[in-house]
Amino acid sequence: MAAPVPFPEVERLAQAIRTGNRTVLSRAITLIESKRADHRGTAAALTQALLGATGKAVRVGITGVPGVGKSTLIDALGSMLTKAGHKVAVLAVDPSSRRTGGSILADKTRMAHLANDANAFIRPSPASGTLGGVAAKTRETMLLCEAAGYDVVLVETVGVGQSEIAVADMTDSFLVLALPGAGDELQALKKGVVELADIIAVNKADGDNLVRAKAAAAEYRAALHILSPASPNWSPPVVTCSALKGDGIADLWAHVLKHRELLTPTGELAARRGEQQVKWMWAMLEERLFAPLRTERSLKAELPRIEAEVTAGRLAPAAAVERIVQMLGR
Ligand SMILES: Nc1nc2c(ncn2[C@@H]2O[C@H](COP(=O)(O)OP(=O)(O)OP(=O)(O)O)[C@@H](O)[C@H]2O)c(=O)[nH]1
Ligand SMILES: [Mg+2]
Repeated sequence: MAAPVPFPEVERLAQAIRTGNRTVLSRAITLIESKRADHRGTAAALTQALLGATGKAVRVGITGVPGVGKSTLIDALGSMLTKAGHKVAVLAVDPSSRRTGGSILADKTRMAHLANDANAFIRPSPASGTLGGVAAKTRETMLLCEAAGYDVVLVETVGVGQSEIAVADMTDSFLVLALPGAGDELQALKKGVVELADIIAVNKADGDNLVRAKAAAAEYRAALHILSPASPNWSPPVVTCSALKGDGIADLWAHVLKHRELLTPTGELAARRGEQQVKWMWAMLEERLFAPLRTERSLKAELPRIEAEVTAGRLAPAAAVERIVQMLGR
């Protein structure tokens, strides 16, 4: 799909994206996701050409354990926002093997309203890759969406491993979804994730779960009290909501806006984005420098042998590093 694009074409592509052309936007994202070395330069030139048109969106990360209701919430929230005149892009960071073609389909059915909404754009994460690679592509995709006029970007990630950090590092507000069921849930939700949270929402606060959801919210509030907040100007609120029924969604969004409203005049939002920008650069560089270890056949074949020697104690780790670096330099 993404044929190599001659550089003079980059400006034309960029222009089509700026006018909000969805077909070109999709093609450009495919170009960005391409692993081909000859696509990389074009992709970089394209993001550079569009840079001036980026940065205007409200960027929100959404995490939580599988099944907590992230996609359902995004569908409800996104629909509310498009009705209010916003253009909403939905992206995902999930490098795990769990996300196959099937679950992309599942995502679309979980987001049945948004999937058919002309003012929404849903892009699942690349089907494979390292976390660093997937996250880098998602970031670039976010920039393209912003350039195409999407003024809200929602990034879903599953509450497993390091992917929350990657998403917190690309968004302005980080929303942690939790389940009703006090106590145990708090244990299940790693402390580190709570520390990243700008807002916590206990979802599925409906039917029989309503009382338990309120109790869970109270527990989270108590737990947050113990942690020192990341910003002196913002204590993460804990709310309850029902993504399924649409309860509490407007309130949740009001907290996202309040978060921005408070952190914009203090310069914290701009500082957060600036730091993120630099982190992206290093993450992409790291990804690029490590790529040969994953892709070049001779190197890939050599690594298990080196590892085995290190395991057996015949090769010192430092000597192994020297050997690998030499191989990379060849
Ligand atoms: N009762 C109730 N069920 C909900 C609510 N939100 C989501 N669900 C249900 O929970 C299940 C999982 O919802 P998803 O939105 O797919 O959850 P997710 O967090 O995106 O899941 P993964 O993408 O697999 O990590 C579905 O059956 C939803 O219908 C809610 O507010 N109340
Ligand atoms: Mg989901």
